[in-house]
Amino acid sequence: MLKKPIIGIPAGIMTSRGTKRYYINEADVRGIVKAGGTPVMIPSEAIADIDYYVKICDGLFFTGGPDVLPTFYGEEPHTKMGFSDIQRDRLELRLAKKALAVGKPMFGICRGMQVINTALGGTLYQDLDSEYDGNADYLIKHFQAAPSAEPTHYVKIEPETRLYKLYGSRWLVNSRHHQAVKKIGAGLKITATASDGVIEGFESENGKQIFGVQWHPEMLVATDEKMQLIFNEFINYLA
Ligand SMILES: [Mn+2]
Repeated sequence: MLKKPIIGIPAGIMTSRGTKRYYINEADVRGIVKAGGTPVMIPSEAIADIDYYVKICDGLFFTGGPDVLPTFYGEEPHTKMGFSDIQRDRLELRLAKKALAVGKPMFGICRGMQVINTALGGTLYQDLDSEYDGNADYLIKHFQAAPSAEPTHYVKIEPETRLYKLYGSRWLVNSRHHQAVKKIGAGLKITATASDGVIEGFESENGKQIFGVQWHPEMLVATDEKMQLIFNEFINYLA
């Protein structure tokens, strides 16, 4: 049987009808499966087994979700910070650090990209509207009111990056974030930015271990089939 890459996906926690449940969004799983990967859920209850999970997984996929607790990057919570989940933060930060140490590839979407950045010593804007100082005179709307499957803003893509190979110098993406990477983590380079300068993508400086985007290809793929290429890129690198 053909070996298919095993992709560890840390689960979120939600309370539904009075019961706490682990969850991973269907669209995230679909992107991995369509690309030829085998998704495996990693629950925060199993945090003691992190080393084992990293060992059995060929790659890790950090998905979208709540805000990273700012104490993990050395800040107190801003009043506009949103919901956070300390169990998921601890799980994902430890997974990312372990994966980094042993050279396992990582892919992050939205919060996932922010978690990887935090694990590498970077920081986040806790709320773009109140904190962004890049080109603040023309900050664009990054939490779109439009449906998630529709694109609303452009990203400029840097040459000689994995993203450039897929999309060229400019692409139209969706945007469902009020936070973003502020100080970029060690060993990472910016691959995409919005017109206001907000960081929309990064990868390892050598283009290998880490690959992240701030937008949601798993949702946008419903109207832009080329968004599947991001998942394919991650899985093909492992295969
Ligand atoms: Mn955006």
